[in-house]
Amino acid sequence: MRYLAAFGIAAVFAAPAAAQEVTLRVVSAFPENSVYVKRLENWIERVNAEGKGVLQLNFIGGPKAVPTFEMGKAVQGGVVDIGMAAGAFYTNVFPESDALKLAEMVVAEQRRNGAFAYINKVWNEKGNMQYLGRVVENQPFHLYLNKEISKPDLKGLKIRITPVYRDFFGAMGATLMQTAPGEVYTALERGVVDGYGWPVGGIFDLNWHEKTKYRVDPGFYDAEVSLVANLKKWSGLTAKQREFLQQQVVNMEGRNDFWKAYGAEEIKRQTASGIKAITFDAVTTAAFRKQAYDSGWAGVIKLSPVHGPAMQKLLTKKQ
Ligand code: 173
Repeated sequence: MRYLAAFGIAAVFAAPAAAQEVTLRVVSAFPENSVYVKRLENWIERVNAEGKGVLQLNFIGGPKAVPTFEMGKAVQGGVVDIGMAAGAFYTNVFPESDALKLAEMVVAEQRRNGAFAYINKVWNEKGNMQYLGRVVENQPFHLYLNKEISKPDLKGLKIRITPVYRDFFGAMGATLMQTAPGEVYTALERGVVDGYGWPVGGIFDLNWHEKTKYRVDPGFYDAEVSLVANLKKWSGLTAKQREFLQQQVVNMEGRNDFWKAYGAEEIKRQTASGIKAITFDAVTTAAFRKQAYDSGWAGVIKLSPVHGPAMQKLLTKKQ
């Protein structure tokens, strides 16, 4: 009796605070020592400082907590509330996830031209996810190699991929091997692969530069890393909590120019560590980039005949 009375009082006092503040569990599909996670953790610190009494984020960890290619399922099923991932990591939930790499305009513009709303329609319906926003952009992908090539022909070369690069590297004749980022170093060290795809920045984070001889220029696409939330969790937040979180994501997107300077620094750092650029003549370069986009969109549209073309229209710059 006495216990129950005391419990009742405690519950009454605890209830208002619990209703106002919510804590969401966040995971990253990228390893914890990557630049993406460092920026995520800084952002979470800011969110938690400004979100007292409204919303808090609890960073659970990287692929050791939830493996890279299972993160999408974890968000879809509500095992975690928010995930930071490339769309390439959750094509097992719905194939359109990988199309955002093909966007030719920054996410701020996608919010204005209707692309963002369309993305959320697809993410809601097919992934049970709310697409919160994009935390990495202005980071073209590159092909990194340990064998020299003189033209965009990868026949006889074994290349580490994710879905990002599958259609393009496949079209150039490569033998493909998919791995999570956390397994690239070992694959290079063992000589299991002759190269890999990765954005312009970040190869030093996991020491891949030790095992890399060449970077093929130009880059292609734009590395996409985004925050996605479980839709039920998102819908269950109060309007104030949703607005707060959305504003925090928009604030982070506003700092995405960081990636331009970071990319330029990373190229210098690669040169300084002995990584040589492989370039092609102007005609071959143009054909290389065209093949990248043509094969990329063809891959998306093959798997998604309705949303694919609609996304292509919204994400491609009008000439
Ligand atoms: O693992 C990858 O190469 C990949 O798909 C990716 C996507 C976005 C950013 C960095 C890597």
